[in-house]
Amino acid sequence: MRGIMKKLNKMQIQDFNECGYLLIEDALAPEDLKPLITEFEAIVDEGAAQLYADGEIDSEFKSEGFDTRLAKITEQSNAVFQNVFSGVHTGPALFDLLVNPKLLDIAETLVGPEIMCHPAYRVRPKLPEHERTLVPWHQDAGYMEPKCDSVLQLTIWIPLIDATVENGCLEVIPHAHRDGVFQHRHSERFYLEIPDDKLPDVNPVVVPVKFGSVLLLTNLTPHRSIPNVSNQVRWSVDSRYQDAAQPTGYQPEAGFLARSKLKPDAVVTTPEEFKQIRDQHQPGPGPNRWAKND
Ligand SMILES: O=C(O)CCC(=O)C(=O)O
Repeated sequence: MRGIMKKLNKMQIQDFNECGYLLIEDALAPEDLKPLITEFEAIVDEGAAQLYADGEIDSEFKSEGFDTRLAKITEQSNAVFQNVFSGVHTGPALFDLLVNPKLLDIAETLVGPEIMCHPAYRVRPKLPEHERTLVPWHQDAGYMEPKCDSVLQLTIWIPLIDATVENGCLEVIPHAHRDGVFQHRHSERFYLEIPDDKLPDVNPVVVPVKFGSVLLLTNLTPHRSIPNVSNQVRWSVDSRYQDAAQPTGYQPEAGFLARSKLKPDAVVTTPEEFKQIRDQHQPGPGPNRWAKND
């Protein structure tokens, strides 16, 4: 039985609706996040041991902490990074975080009681000076099918260490989520991007987020992550939630029902079921809304 729902208050909802983003301080306790850190630490540890045994790296970097070890390893081999980056990881602690009642309560305030966990959740070990994890200006809607532009797909961005200006926190453009989807193009660096001359003429806001706090974004909020000029790995997870009755508009990966009063039997409640859904999904076509030469 879950406890009393911790709703966002009126001011927070108003702020979110007006600005297109909202920082919620201390939304999570260390015990909500530590199991996932332990899960990633184990993957990094096993990966380092394997790479060292295979002669791919010259040290296991055992004395490095969670916030630096993967960076040291990835200077010599990409393999461990690839095992956790983006949507490939399907471990039990990640599932537990995605369906953490504190996050679902926040989501419920904004998307209603029938909650779909959107297929595009992401794990981002953002490495120092690393092109692959430097995300340019975009709106998440740019990646989805146009039929979802009017659906609130709520991002909850969750750092696993303090996200700072130095280690590459996010930067957002306030108020611009009411102006529809801006033109995106395929950047040279893996991602879609809004070209500079198509960005709204509004001063961006850099948003450091402390461990335990979370940042909410709409799918229409332009945002990017700024360069990581530290020696830290800025680990984070971005999860997305929406009304389960609406289309997710993203076929390459599978989402799942996270909370429902109408269809309680269809709610995914175990990490095993979550993993099975992710593993068995037959990917559909990827997003093709922006032609390659846009
Ligand atoms: O975490 C990052 O560096 C980028 C996150 C992002 O762009 C997103 O959540 O859509």
